[in-house]
Amino acid sequence: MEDIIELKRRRNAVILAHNYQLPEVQDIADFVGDSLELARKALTVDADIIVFAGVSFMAEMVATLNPDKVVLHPDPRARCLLADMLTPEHIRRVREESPNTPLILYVNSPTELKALADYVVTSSSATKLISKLGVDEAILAPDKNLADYVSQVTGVNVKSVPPYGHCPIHENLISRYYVEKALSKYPGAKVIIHPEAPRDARELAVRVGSTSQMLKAIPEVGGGTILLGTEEGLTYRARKLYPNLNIRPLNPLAVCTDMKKMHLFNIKESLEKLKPKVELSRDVARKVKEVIEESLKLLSK
Ligand code: CIZ
Repeated sequence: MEDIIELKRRRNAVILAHNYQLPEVQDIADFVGDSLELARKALTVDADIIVFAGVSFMAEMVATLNPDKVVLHPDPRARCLLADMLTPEHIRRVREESPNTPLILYVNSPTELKALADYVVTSSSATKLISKLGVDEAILAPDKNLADYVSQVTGVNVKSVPPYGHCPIHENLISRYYVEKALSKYPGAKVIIHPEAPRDARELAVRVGSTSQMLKAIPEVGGGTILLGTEEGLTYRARKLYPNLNIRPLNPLAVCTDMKKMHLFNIKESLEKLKPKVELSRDVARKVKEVIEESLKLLSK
């Protein structure tokens, strides 16, 4: 670890790590958080280089918002299966079929497609932004479970594009089967769950929220065992924040192998060689920045 700390100092670099990262990566990071928190943090850090430990669309969002900084992504093969379910053809078709319905892209989507959206949201801002639109109908791509959750909370008819879009970790491994299994092992435990989980799993939870909202909810749900229904990496972060609470992953098998492609060795290599760099087309970056800024403006109203 000392070698990475020294390299960071020499390069005037910071390491930003997503909440789902391996423990040793969270420990070496200067900041740990969700994608939006990290992208915002990147705007305020006095560093020339940002090493981003997370999946590619997140590293690209940091690069979009920070065009003057070098953003390194230690393993560009770390992609997001959910984001990759959305194609340019989906966007073309939905714009053609529903030209007047607001098109909102979840942050877990390809960067070049965000440039074609009206708004971009995270799981923490989706509900708020869609209720602020004052519409009866909206399109949210690509997560069907998040779209369903936002519909439930806001009463807006939120259609998912594509209709089958999902995160395989949340859809399969944070499903009702695993919630019931965990509750039978820890009777009376409180489940806090991510909105990418299916509705019948969410029904058994005391709180639903993004990773940052889940962390915030932990001390608010009362004592006893707390089960975190999301990628298992969040449990490490939660236990560090609340060492006296009994926090467990709802399903320890809920591991995103893409998130776990970041290791100390490739972070170190990336700082030594100053690559792989996140490269974005200037036009795409400018357009995505505008869409994100428009979204943040609406959220702050
Ligand atoms: O926005 C993020 O970081 C994601 C993908 C999930 C979350 O809830 O934090």
